[in-house]
Amino acid sequence: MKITKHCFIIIIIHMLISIISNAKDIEADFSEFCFLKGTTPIEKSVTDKKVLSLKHHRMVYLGNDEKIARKRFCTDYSGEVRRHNLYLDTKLQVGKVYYLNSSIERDQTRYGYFLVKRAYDTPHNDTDGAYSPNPLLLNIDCSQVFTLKHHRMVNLGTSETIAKQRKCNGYSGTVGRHNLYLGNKLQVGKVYYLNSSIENDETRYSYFLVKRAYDTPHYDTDGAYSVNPRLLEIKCDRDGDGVEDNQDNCPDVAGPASNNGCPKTPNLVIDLNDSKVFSQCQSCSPFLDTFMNSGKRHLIAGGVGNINFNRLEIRNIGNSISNGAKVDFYFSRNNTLEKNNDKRVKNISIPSRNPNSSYGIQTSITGWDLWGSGASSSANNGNYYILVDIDATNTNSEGSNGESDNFLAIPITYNSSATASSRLLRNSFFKVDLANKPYEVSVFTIFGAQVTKKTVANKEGENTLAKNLPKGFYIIKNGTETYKVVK
Ligand SMILES: [Ca+2]
Ligand SMILES: [Ca+2]
Ligand SMILES: [Ca+2]
Repeated sequence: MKITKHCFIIIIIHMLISIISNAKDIEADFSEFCFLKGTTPIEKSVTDKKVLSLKHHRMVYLGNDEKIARKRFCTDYSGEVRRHNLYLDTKLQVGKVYYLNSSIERDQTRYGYFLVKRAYDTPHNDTDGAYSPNPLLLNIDCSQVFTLKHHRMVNLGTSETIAKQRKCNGYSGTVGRHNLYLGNKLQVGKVYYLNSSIENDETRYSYFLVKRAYDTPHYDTDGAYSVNPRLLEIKCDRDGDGVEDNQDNCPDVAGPASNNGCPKTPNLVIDLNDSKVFSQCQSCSPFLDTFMNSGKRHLIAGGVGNINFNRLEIRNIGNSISNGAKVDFYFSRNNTLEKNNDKRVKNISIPSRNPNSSYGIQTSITGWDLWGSGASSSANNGNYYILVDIDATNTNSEGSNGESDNFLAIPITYNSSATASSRLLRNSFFKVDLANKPYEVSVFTIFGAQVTKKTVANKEGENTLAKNLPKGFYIIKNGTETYKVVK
């Protein structure tokens, strides 16, 4: 509390009166009019006279770039600890970073970021003083610690549109090495917009596809300042059917999501389990599935002899309705269909079928159908095949796997004697054991031109050969069967 000058006289007079009147408490009486009430000049004068004095600090210079200073602070930068006497009213806080002037000249500024290691209220005798009014405290959150992390990335260019196209079309640019100052490494397979420049004051922003990412730097690469790389969300949908490529089983063919991006297609097959075939072969199973695995041959004996398709079940195992189709039966010397050489003996129409419904063909093929007047000639005796080609005119597009199961070769023996019995005919069916012996696979165009011929070890090798064919329509012959493939 302070007393104004003019009051002093009043107090003296008052004291004299008090002594005369023998009063004891004087303060209560003069305080009311002598002390300043509710005013601020007193406190303000203290603030104005903030006393600056030289205070010794030991500090590490972190540079004059805030980004770098933050990074250095958070990654335990071990720079030289320097002595600085600073004109301050209070010493700085140890462990904090300040932006301040370290110049000893009043009219010169040399601002930078300093990490305070020690602070004293007194100056150091060996250091000139620096005028650093109002050092700026830099609050640093090290929850994101930036360290150099090695990334292998493909530069997709500076245009977002082009970057998206390139990402979705499997662009194969050069994979470059980049060390990036980051809190966390980037996600592999994603595209980021970031600065790949090693110069702090230079920016060279581009879209990068991350191929690999490591938590450690690569020794052979300079560091790039890429604070906050922007993740570019890219949804690739090459066929535009709304199903992303990575979830699209048919990424280049539009199809509903309910069918994993593949078009719904019919798929006609011969349902062996539901088919029954009879002939003069007494020991042949009428059930086609059993017969086809038995190694036996059906027997057609003489012109009136026949192979009787009591029921040849054509089933639509696809997921959309099939168109009406033709089913052709050919008579062939071997188990491959050559339309120029083989004789078509039946041509049957089947109606359209809903998914998982079937149509039973009933027909029979006689010795007369095979040979006409030659049916009675024993010179024609021998082993042959009845070839069944379903969807013979390709009225149905049956999807990627649906075209290869449209063919069946049924082994038969022809004997011109109507009394011939299968018991008298030795089974000379040559069965290739697909599981154990290498065999030859030939691939032809639909016009009969050979595309390739290759020896494969097993069915898997055959499938791989078929799988690697370029787009097109092929006939494949493997020695025991002939089938069509659409790529
Ligand atoms: Ca798609
Ligand atoms: Ca698709
Ligand atoms: Ca089919």
